[in-house]
Amino acid sequence: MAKYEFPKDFWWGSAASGPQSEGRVAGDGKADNIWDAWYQTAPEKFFNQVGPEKTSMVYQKYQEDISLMKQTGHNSYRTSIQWSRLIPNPFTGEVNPEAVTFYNHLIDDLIAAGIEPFINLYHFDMPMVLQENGGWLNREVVDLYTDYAEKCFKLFGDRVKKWFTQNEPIVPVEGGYLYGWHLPDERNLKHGVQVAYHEALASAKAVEKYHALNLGGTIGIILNLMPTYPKDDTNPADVKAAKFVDGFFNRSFLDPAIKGTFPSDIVDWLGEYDLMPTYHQSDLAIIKENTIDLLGVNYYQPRRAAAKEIQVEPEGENGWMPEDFYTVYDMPGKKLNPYRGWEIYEKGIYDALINIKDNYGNINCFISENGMGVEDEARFINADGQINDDYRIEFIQDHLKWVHKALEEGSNVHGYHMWTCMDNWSWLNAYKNRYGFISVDLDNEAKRTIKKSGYWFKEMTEQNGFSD
Ligand code: BGP
Repeated sequence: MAKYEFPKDFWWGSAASGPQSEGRVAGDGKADNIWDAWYQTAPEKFFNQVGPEKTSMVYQKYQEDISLMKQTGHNSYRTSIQWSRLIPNPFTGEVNPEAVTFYNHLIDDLIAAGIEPFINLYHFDMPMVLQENGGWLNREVVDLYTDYAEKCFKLFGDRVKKWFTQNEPIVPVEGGYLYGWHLPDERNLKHGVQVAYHEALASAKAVEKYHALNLGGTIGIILNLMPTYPKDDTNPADVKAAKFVDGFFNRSFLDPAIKGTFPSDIVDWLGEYDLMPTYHQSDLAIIKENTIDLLGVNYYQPRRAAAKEIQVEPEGENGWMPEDFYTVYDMPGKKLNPYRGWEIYEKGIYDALINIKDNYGNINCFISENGMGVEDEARFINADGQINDDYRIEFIQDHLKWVHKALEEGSNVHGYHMWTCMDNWSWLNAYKNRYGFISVDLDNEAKRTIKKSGYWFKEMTEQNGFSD
């Protein structure tokens, strides 16, 4: 029997985001973000036409939820402030008092319960008034975001000691400018690159503000790292393709956040294909000088890449796409989460952590998301109304074993957060896949019931590990 013991004070908990969990309440003063607006104009895009207003009602039920977090072994919890709730009109910058009250209560009650709040500032939720002005594509948004960040630090930074500037900055690029999962639903790689650049600059400016305020906490970013494996690691062309994919999707975000620079191979590629973003020379010093203190690693699945013969002209009608430079390798026999269609490759979490240890100065980090979305989970309900999600327990254990191995090899990993606490709303997939430790009955006032995995997590965290 092997024993997997984690350090004392390891951060155990879960992650959520404001837009996916809070919901919207009449009179709460929140303005539309891109999700509210997109649902109003194209409800058919959303699974079962369920939009962002139908969330797990954390806005109303946060006190009950905090008690449920205690019952499921949390000592920490990540969520995000919704920009469109706190500052309904970013052009005036006026703060919504209802939002301040809500976030104050949430933060205070979490702390009172012994659960450390980890607060993220941007989780895919561009205020619609800003999107109408170009969103992240418009440089003006960088300063508006920095103002918003500073207001958050001043309002809540006396109590919140772990801040994050953004969640998965590649996703607004992929979603909004490559693959059609987010507004503005364009296909334009050059715009995507510009957006990624503005996000990196905005993150650095928020880090600068935070450090200048001397509030005694840490600030970081949350990246979805997808270790990339070549189809055949003895074939130099596959290895080169995998290096490109890793550079575009991972290093383009890791490098500026941690090293304060952009990866030179990707910069060269941008130059070669006329994809360089517009920037000011002085930005580069801001990015260089304002690197993060703590990295959140979201890990769900790896990428696998094979070589592709690069054409002189883009393959599709929308100009160059990343896939013009590599072939997505669909590895036969890979283990799949059949519901979400994502590969399950537990060792990837270890590879991501070891990469940070070896190539990014072993910066302090933690697993900020990992999880398994399951469709029709209600079919696993037992007579007591509890979901028997043994598959989720197995999924977590299998990943934790690799986190443990990374720790043994010297990784500075400090915690593990599951996605998510309450089953919540998932962008275009709405409630198709359930991820939580706690089920939410949407037909019954969002009634909460702890799943088997929630009880297991409590036991596991009390022992700071498990045996198998
Ligand atoms: C991450 C996001 C989360 C969450 C999760 C699950 O990338 O940070 O917001 O949604 O993925 O993905 P999905 O909801 O698309 O199944």
